[in-house]
Amino acid sequence: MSLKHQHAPELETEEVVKKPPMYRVILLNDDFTPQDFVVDLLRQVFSMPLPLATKVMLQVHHSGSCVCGVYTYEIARIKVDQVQALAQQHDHPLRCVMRED
Ligand code: TYC
Repeated sequence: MSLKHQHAPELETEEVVKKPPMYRVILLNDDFTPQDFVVDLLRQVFSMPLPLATKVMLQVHHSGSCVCGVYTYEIARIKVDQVQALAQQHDHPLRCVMRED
């Protein structure tokens, strides 16, 4: 085959490998869940260091919601389930949702 009909290898790779859809995991505010509980949860579930967990909690508290991370579907689902399980275990109404990015 002549050279001009061949694809560059990097272009072929781009055509074949599709990026998976990504999902934002969003924490929602409420009037009852204690702030300390939310900070601990953000550290535990999202591996955030204390200063970032505090910042994210305050962002949710003041603006109503905040994105905690962006993941593939399965990982996002696990994070949402972990947040909801922890909230239920402690009888807090904390809510967390996932939305396609
Ligand atoms: N608003 C809550 C309070 O004042 C704190 C809170 C922060 C609750 C973040 C939920 O996702 C949340 N105790």
